[in-house]
Amino acid sequence: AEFMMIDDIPVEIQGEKNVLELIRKAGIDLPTFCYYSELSVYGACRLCVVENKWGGIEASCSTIPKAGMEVYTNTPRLRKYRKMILELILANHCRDCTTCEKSGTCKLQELAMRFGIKEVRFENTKKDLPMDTSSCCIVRDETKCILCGDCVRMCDEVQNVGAIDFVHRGSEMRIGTAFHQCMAKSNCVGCGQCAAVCPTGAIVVKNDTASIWKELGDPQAKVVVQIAPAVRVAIDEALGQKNGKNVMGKIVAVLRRMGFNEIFDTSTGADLTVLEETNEFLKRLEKNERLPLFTSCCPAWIKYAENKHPDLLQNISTCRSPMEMFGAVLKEHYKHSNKRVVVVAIMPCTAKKAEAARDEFKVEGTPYVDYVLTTQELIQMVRESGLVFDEMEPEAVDMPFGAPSGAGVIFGVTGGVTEAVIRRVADDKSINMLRTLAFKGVRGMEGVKETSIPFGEQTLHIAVVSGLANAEVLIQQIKSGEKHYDLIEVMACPGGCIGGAGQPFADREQKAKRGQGLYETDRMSSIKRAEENPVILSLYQGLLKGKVHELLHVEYKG
Ligand code: HC1
Ligand code: SF4
Repeated sequence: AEFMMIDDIPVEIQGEKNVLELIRKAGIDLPTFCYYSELSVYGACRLCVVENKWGGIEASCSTIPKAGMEVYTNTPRLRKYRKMILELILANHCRDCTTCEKSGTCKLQELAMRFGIKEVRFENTKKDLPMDTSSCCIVRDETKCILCGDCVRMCDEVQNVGAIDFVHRGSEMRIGTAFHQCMAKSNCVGCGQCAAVCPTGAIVVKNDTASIWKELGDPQAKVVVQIAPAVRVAIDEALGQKNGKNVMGKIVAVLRRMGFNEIFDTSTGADLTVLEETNEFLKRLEKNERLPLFTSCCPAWIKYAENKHPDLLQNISTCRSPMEMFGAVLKEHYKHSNKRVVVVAIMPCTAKKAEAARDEFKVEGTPYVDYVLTTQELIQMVRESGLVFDEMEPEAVDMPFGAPSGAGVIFGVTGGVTEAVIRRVADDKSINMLRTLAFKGVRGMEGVKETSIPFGEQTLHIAVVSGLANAEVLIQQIKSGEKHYDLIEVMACPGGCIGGAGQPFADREQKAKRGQGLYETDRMSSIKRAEENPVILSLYQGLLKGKVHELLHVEYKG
């Protein structure tokens, strides 16, 4: 075994990529703004500096650990150096902490507190720059930017979008879009991953909570809400436990107490998607046309395809996302209500806000889904209401849309849509088939997964990707003829919806726990397959009769 010395204590090197990871393994929470294990090392913020035995100072994130190396993490010089960096950042930063969207989860605020910064010895040179509120998904406030570049690297390296980059040099350096366009006009796909890694309030998720409070207070409004699969395994991280367990019952209880009139589960919409998408897949297989079939639930992926691969739009499923299918079903169901029906969707996702606002999902200017709230916004509303989430007695969702199948619930994790479709397509409906399917390579947090299943005389080749840069690699391999698939599931956010930017921030390990939470719910569901859900069957016999195309499918106009 190889060791290096950290503060005079030997620590074993076990393949850590850099000294910072080793220091953290040793139980020392060294601060940094710009280090994320899934992004390239930028080494810009210099907070993670350590002192070597000769008194030299180096950034631990960009130093490779070697046997015999000796570093110190907490010397008087380092403490002075870190305070100085923080003060310099604060000197040209907006300091309206109390009214900042990021207050309480801001890294700059946290470190200023941790290092006991009570005054800034430099003049405030904050520039007066306008906010960019043009996007439905994110808001940019450059006066809060510390130029760590996390957003730039996320957008480029993980999402292959490159909507934002460093512009200008020296003291004029900023983060901007190509041709200085506003976010709404840029090629941003709305995934929100930049906001998820932004350490300050420079990029935040758009907040629509005020509109919801207003609707809840309007006696003329009937406020109907649907909850996405991934929300139930993440919300508790901010309000209770971090174990990734499903707390759907508590969410329902809290929403009812807040005044929502009818409460449903988006997974019911996902059950509809499974049936529609499988039908479409089987038809295309039969005719051998427009294959591979790409899934269509993720609106950031749709936007990406529109921007970069318009030729692939014909391969994307015509199914609306579960949220939009369910939104249309809800508006149809309540169309004779004597109140104004307002459909709210609680989603792990920022791009869903833009999806809801698309013209394709409006009838005479009125959207099927009127508002999308992220998990984070719901957390804020719960706090504001004073309701103690931890003490809520779990309650069930309302009829007539009742409980979804397990297949509809696992939609929220990468591979879930695929698994749900395979359950429907496979001839073998035994419990053992379900069990083996779990080990066929569709589960897990890897960004690219592959599997194949027998189908009649054929073998179907299936790929599951999350992270748009991973999708891009696959698309290039398909276009060059190197790879062949029949079905491809694409989710823009790493890990699928559980890793959505509307959720509390999570590392890979925490995302995996959320995924387990969804699989556990599936195991506990009596109904494993969408087609066995009696709610869905009665919908096809009733409300959806003659309206399947109108309410459940879409043609994106690009
Ligand atoms: Fe998702 Fe979906 S799974 S896209 O990740 O297909 O957002 O959770 O609601 O619509 O059901 C998100 C999650 C969500 C849709 C479903
Ligand atoms: Fe890039 Fe996604 Fe942020 Fe848009 S929302 S700038 S696509 S990371």
